[in-house]
This record gives sequence, C-alpha cells and structure tokens, in this order.
Amino acid sequence: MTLKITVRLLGVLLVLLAACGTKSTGGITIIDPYVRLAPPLDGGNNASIYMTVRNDGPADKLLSATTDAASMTMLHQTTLSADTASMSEMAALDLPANGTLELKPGGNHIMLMGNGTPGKLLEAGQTISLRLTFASGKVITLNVPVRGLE
Ligand SMILES: [Cu+2]
Repeated sequence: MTLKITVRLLGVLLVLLAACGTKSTGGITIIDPYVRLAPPLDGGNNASIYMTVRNDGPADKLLSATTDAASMTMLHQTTLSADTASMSEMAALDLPANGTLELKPGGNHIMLMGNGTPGKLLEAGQTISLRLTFASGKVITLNVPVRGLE
C-alpha cells in the first residue's frame, strides 16, 4: 500500500519535471522553448523557434541551431521600420554575461526553412530535437514542442 503511493507520487513528480520546459547546461539555461508554425499564407513551410536563453557566466554567443526537422535553419533578426518588418540573417546572436538573450515574436528568432521531413509539415503537438552551439564551445541539445498558430 505505502509502496504503491510512493510510486504514484514519483510518477506525478516525473510528469511535473517533464512539463517544466527548461534545460540547463554549463551555466546556460533554456527557458520555455517552442516552435511557432507560420501562417498558411507562407505555404506553411517555414516556422520560427522562440525561447529565453539565460546565461549565468561570461559573455557568449549563439552561433548556430540545427535540427533534422527542417531542411535549413538560420538565426534571424527582425527589423521594424515604418510599416514593414523585415528579417535578416545573423552570423551570431549575443548572449551577455549574466544576462539573457530573448528569442521572441517580432525580435530575434531561429528560422526553420522547409520544416518537417519532405512532403510532411510539422504539426502542433509534435516535439523536435534542436541542437544549439555557442562560441564558448557549449552545446545544448533540447526537445522543443510545436505550438499551433497564435
Ligand atoms: Cu525569420
């Protein structure tokens, strides 16, 4: 009886941990990562990844993000002018010492071009594996959930 309750509690704990959505490696913590699918207007073939990257160490740079779930990934910066938003590719995104790098709608993001395996698009509810490489040599591999259109 007691054992059964313990096992059940453990199960609940594991579920809570899995839902937490953070991943920490070598002083860098990834908070609340998610893939946002593009509107069907774009052919539904591109997607963006957003997250907060917290750095509890010296200044670093995000150099690349790779995944098998897209034919190409890029680091993008969004620039807003009077009435248009345009995206440009960045060689790296700065991660300040003891600070954060925000990847968010209307700002910096990871762009997935040609998402999904050929002929099959990503769908809300899926999870993709993403590998982040930093200038310091740190590499973080994490699972990123796919959210639907917002
Ligand atoms: Cu973009």
